[in-house]
Amino acid sequence: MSEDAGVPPPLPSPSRDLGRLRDDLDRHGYCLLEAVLGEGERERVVEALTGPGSSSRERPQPDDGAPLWSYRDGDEWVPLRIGEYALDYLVGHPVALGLARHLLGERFHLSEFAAHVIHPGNRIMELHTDQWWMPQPGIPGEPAVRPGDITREVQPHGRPAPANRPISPSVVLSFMWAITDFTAANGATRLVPGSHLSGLHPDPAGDYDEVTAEVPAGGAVIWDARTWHASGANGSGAPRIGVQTSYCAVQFRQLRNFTLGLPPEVQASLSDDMRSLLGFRLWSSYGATDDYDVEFARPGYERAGERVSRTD
Ligand SMILES: O=C(O)CCC(=O)C(=O)O
Repeated sequence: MSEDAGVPPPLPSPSRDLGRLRDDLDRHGYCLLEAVLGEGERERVVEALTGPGSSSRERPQPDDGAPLWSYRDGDEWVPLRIGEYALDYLVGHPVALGLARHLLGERFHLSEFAAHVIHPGNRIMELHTDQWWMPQPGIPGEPAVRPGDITREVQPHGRPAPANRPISPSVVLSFMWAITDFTAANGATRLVPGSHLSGLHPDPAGDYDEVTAEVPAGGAVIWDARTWHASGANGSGAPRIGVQTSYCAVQFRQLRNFTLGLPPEVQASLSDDMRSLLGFRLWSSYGATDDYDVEFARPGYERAGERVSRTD
């Protein structure tokens, strides 16, 4: 039966068909990727999290020889580094870039690259959107919050039904790689289907129809940043490990400041496509250091003493 006959379209299930993933994202606000990463690729993430230099490892460790994380609770975000442990393929994966291009257009930036580890016994996360800072469209004369005054608390709450007035577009694609299986028992991502079309944010005290995004290790949960979502509770005996690679439209601020954070020797080793993704490439003069006419920005101190003017 067709959608026209009043039957709602089925909710997303894991697929690797890009057309299906795009349709699910548009219609439901999320899609599920079936397993495309191999075991070796997933193991490299665990090495990056537990190996030397990992910010997770540098936190206090058990001194009784117990395995890393065995005594932790709650959840932790662990930043991953470009150019280390051969993990860059996660941010440049063709499915991730194809979906980011679909939602955001030809130019976009990597916004975040971090693992989200949900330890057994964590507390459930509150539903939220990943573009809570987005100014709301308004009608002239209506009260409005100035962009620099926006906090999570001042954004409008309501039901997740489609809006009947203009809403903001999505400007972020959130992509969560499943490094372990994501199951209802171990804290898989929860989402409210269709909430991306509401133009609203979830009320912390609200009760909504959620789905749990179960995907096998090596797959991914992908959502439009307007979709209401959160991680679940881990009642299993092992950590749930996800890696978030999120992408933002080129005119928005990235969550991670890659241009400042990347050591010069790592920058020099990257392809132009990767440097563009990380935010080094100018976009209509935006992102310049001191020369508006170059394609890629370079440190201002390399041009000390020279002045180059913008012409438009
Ligand atoms: O780890 C998850 O399942 C969801 C994480 C989340 O809520 C977020 O990235 O905003």
